[in-house]
Amino acid sequence: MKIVMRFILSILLYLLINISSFAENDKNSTILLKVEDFGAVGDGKTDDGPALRKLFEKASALHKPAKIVFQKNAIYYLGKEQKHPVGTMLLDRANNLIVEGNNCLLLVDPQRRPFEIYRSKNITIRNFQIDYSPLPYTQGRITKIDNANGYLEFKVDEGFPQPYVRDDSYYFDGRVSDCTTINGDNLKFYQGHSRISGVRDLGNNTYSVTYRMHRQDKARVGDCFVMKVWPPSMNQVYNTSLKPSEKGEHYVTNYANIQINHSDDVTIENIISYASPKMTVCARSCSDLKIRGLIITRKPGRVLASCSDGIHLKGNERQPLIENCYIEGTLDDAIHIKMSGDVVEEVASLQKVRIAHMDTRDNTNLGIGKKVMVFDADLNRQLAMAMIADFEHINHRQGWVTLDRKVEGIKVGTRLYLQAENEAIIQNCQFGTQLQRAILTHQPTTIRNCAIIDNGKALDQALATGGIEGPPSQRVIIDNVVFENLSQVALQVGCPSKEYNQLGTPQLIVKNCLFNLPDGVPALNINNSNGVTMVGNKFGYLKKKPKQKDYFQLNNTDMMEFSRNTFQKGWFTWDSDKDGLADALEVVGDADGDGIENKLDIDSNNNGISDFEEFKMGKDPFSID
Ligand SMILES: [Ca+2]
Ligand SMILES: [Ca+2]
Ligand SMILES: [Ca+2]
Ligand SMILES: [Ca+2]
Repeated sequence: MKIVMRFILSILLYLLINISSFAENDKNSTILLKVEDFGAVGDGKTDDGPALRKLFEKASALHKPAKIVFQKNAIYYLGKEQKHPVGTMLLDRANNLIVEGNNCLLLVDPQRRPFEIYRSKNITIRNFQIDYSPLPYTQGRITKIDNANGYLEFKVDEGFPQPYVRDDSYYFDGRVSDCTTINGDNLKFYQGHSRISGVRDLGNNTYSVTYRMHRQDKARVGDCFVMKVWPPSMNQVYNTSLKPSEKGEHYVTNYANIQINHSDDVTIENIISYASPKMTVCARSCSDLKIRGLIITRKPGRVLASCSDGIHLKGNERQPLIENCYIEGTLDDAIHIKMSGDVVEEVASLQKVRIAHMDTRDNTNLGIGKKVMVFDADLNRQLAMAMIADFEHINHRQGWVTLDRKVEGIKVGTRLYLQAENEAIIQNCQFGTQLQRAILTHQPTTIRNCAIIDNGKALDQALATGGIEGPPSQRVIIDNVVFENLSQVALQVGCPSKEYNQLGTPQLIVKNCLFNLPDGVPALNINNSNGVTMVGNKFGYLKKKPKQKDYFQLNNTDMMEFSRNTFQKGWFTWDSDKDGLADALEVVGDADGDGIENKLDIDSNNNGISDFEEFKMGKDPFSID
């Protein structure tokens, strides 16, 4: 009897285990949340902000996997809601969520942002288009310009907002005052970054502007002028939306279209963004971020697609994967990756110091078990690579660090740079014309199968902004990248010295790349690097073959290997089928089997949409459905 009972019990147990594991695997265990069930209308007129905000509050509180689904072809308008955090769809301590946009359009008031992710894990946001109404900037044609005096007049293009008529007490920092000029014929940026100091109304939709910083020397009457339009009331929102939370930190919801803070395993996929008041995607202290198919692009008739960086990442200990993205028309850099430093404020011993985070408003990322470079900023010298044996928070920006070893020479002002666990990967991305740099990185980075066209600088690597933006430059690998028509330099690397771990000798590896640069623009400007290798690259020049020392500017830096590189008079072909998508991104092979290889086939998967158009829709032009 006992044996029979045991047998029955074990069968019951077996069934129970299998049923429960079946339930976990069942797709139905994912809770489906349709936005229309929560009152979102999606007609492009109704303010869907309050309904979506409530839905995201509910989704955040779930402790089960869930999928939030938007409707196809709908337009969700997100209006001002001054009493709430600026990020309408705020995922606050959420887990295991998919936000499926079905390619709907989010139409956002400039006093809001669509998404914020805060202290969450395993989140995917995909298939959204983002635009603003009204636009957070204005543009027009220059009717008069006097560069020597930093003065121009412009007439606002139809359909764009009027600028705020104010003096320099309003236009005091970059948040409100960034502006630049753009060639009126081909809509390419002139790569000179200026700031407004005053705007006056001249009537007839025409305004006069005084500007500082960079002179707009190339700009002529008839060219385009573009400037941010930041409503004065936004200042209040900017300050009041800093909602205190854990350890005294702030949500900071008023930055990017997609703002991600202290969240791991976040995937941003197939997002097309046409405008943003500041950055398009910003992540602070987020590990294992994946950005895939992010398209930042200008609508016809517009010269701008983002009022600040396209992708701005900082303090992300496990570095991001960025792939299949297209970025143009930003009023700053396309991609900026950094690890902000912490500075010693008080020394208790050679092992124990009090630190403060150096970057504005951000948390310190230091913690027990983490690896830091201890860097003397006066001598530009690494004092040690050390592990943090103990960390005691004072608040979100300050704490007591105990290192695993004594560090001779540590003093007030010494900096600690958190070391990334891996390198950032940027692959299969194309960059069109924009204000500054395609890639500004302060992190170990590999860039492969990319094309950088009509930018100021392709790569800029430096320890910058008084040491906030760090760590000191480390290993960068560039493989199969096109540099086409850059106005300042292709690759610029600034190492503060050779007296720290650059994570590789050579520090910079450039292989299989193609440089089509205007005469006078150098391929390299490298300072204090542990060394450079250049293998299998092609260099096209227009009239006169550049002198080695002008074209490869190496200061206190050795060219460790220079082989299989070729020079040619005239630029090399970078886009064989002339569809706009560089050969470097055209996957090797013949996707549709018509005998024409992809780089010569303008519609490689034969679905009626050209490769470049499909790429700019966040789709794979080389896959057959
Ligand atoms: Ca092509
Ligand atoms: Ca083909
Ligand atoms: Ca093609
Ligand atoms: Ca196609």
